Amino acid sequence: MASKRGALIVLEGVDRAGKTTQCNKLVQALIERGRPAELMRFPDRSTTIGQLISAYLEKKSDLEDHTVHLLFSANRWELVPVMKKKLEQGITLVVDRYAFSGVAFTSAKPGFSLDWCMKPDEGLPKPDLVMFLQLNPAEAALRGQFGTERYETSAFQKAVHERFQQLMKDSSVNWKVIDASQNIEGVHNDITTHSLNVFNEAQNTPLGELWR
Ligand code: 2DT
Repeated sequence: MASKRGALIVLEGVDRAGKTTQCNKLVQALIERGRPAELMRFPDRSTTIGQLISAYLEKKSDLEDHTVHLLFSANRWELVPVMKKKLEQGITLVVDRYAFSGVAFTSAKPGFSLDWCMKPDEGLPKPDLVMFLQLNPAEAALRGQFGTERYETSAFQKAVHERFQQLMKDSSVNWKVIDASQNIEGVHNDITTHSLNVFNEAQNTPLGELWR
């Protein structure tokens, strides 16, 4: 019998919603339950493409808006062979941001349609579950100041949030909204429950293609 594939689980959300903390905690919780799991994050700043993106985010370089959108997408595509291999080996991937951030951030810029932004990511491995950590701007503000990277302003984050709401209307994606205003353990419990719930289905269905 072929061995069971891992699940592809993505966490998305606005700034300061606690994505990175929660991704780490989820990987730990899955491993403790005997399910091999690894963390990935996008952008992956370690590759050659990732370094171009990182310099752009740190405002050390400027890139034309379409160009940087395509680089973010290329950064996902270059990791697809690795992702597929790990999933086939039965490893569950917990991914900190994915194509949804790609579309939400670029389409928050003037002149970019959701459709145009989605095209380059069409056909990527489709997540079995996408959890959106929901936090309203007032609560996010209580968690401290924005950082200094590109996109870290309240006006831009508000536009990004609106784009995420539009993306979540797409029922072809298994979205779950998580109330990120709870304490860390409360959020973690919700995330773990949803994740454990997708395992059966993920193991019995082939990996899908995003937005196809
Ligand atoms: P962090 O490394 O702090 O998560 O910030 N972004 C991300 C895009 O504009 N497009 C994408 O495809 C992705 C994955 C979100 C990364 C910043 O880059 C933005 C915040």
